[in-house]
Amino acid sequence: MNVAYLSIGSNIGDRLYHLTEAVRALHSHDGIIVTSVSSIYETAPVGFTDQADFLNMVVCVETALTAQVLLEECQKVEHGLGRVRDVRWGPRTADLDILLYNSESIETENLIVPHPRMYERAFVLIPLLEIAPLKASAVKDTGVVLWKKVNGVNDLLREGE
Ligand code: PH2
Ligand code: MG
Ligand code: MG
Repeated sequence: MNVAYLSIGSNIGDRLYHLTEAVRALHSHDGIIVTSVSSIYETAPVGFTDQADFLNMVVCVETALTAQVLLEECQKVEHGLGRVRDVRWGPRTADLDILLYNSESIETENLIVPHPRMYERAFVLIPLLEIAPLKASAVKDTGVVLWKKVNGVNDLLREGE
């Protein structure tokens, strides 16, 4: 079984409905189980800034699908929610992006994993931190890796005793 993290965003119409329907559609697929979901964040638009605020979240899925087929399923979900591809980084009813797929590095014509801009985007990192703190920091490019987990002040102060 493969583990993938997906970012979901919406800034048109009933944004909450679009996020929940996207999760429902993923979860109802035979080859996909949504195993955890972040909170929902309202986020200022990044890139093309003259558009409405987004709702964003990150979900973790277990899937039998390859990354490529998972991408196609994400695109079907976007399409089912009325996504029309027009302006790059422009308004969208639902945008589902693969952030991570296992620990793989993938580069094909239509898919790059880890998502090339995920570490610059607070609307991805903050929800990802909530459900997978290690994933949000441990993968390349941030320059930050978990070095030691500290379970409270007493745990830390016992260090060096
Ligand atoms: N998605 C983009 C471009 N800009 N900004 C926010 N806040 N949230 C998004 O999901 C988003 C964005 C391209 O997919
Ligand atoms: Mg996107
Ligand atoms: Mg996208």
